[in-house]
Amino acid sequence: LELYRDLKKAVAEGELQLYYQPQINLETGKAVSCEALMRWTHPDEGFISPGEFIPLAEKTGLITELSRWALKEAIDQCARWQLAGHSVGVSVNLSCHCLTESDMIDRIVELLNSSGLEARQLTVEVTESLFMEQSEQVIDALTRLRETGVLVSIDDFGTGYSSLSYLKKLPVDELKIDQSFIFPMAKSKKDRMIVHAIVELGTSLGFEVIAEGVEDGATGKILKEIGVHKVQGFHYARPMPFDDFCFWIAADQ
Ligand code: G
Ligand code: G
Ligand code: MN
Ligand code: NA
Repeated sequence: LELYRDLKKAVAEGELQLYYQPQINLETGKAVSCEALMRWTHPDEGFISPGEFIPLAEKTGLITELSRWALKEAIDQCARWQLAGHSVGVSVNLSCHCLTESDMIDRIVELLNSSGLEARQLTVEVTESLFMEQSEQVIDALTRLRETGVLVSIDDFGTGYSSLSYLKKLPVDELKIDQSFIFPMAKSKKDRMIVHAIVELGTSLGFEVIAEGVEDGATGKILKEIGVHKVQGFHYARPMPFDDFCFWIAADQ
C-alpha cells in the first residue's frame, strides 16, 4: 500500500527514468533500434525493479499513467537522437490495459506529430500472453495502431499460448523470442531447435524476428547462423540512461 502511494507520485516527482538497450541488426552489426525500459529511483528505498512496480501498477491501474509518461519520454528522446543523425528507433512496452484505452492511439499519433518522429521508428511491444486475454479488443487496437505506421512486436514469444493458429490473424510486424529459449541455447540442442523453428515460422509469415537475452558471443553466432534478424542482450550492451545511450550509438555508427 505504501509502495502504491509512492508510485502514484513517482511521475510527478520525476523519479522515473527510461533506460535504453540497443537492438542490433545481425547483418550489419549496428544498432537499428532499442528497447525503452522503465527505472524507478525511490527517494528512500533507492532503486526499485520494474519486476516489482510494473505488476503493482498493472493491478492498481497506475499503469496507464506510467505508460503515457513512458510513451512521451521515449518518443521525445528518440526524436532527439534521430535529429542528431542516428537512425535508431525505439520499442516501448505496453500492457493491454493501456492499449485498449480509447484515446491511446490518438495520443500516440499526437506525440509522433509533435516530436516529428516517423511512425515506423516506434515499435510497441505487447506480451504474447496478453493477446489471449482480450483478443478481440486487442486485435482491433493493434490493427488501428499499425494503420498509423507504428510497428508491433510480440514480446516473450514462445511462453504464452501453444496454439499457433492465432499467428495468422495477428496484426504484428515482429516476434521477440523469449529469453528463456536464448539463455540455454549454446548448450541445449532442444532450445536451438525451438528457436530455429520460431525463426522459420516467423520469417515465412513475413515477420521480423528478434532474440533477447543474448549474453555471450557463442549464442550470437548461432542466432546469426539460424537467421535471426536482430539481437538484444548484455553481450552487446546493457540498458543505459539517455545520455549514455546517445554516446553509445554515436560510437556505434
Ligand atoms: O528492465 P527489466 O528487465 O528489469 O524489466 C523487467 C520487466 O519490466 C520486463 O518484463 C519489462 O517488460 C517490464 N517493463 C520495463 N519497462 C516497462 C514499461 O515501460 N512498461 C511496461 N508495461 N513494462 C515494462
Ligand atoms: O519482459 P521484457 O522482455 O520487456 O524485459 C526485458 C528484460 O530483460 C529487461 O528487464 C532487461 O533488463 C533484461 N535483459 C536484457 N538483456 C538481458 C540479458 O542479456 N540477460 C538477462 N538476464 N536479462 C536481460
Ligand atoms: Mn519487452
Ligand atoms: Na521479453
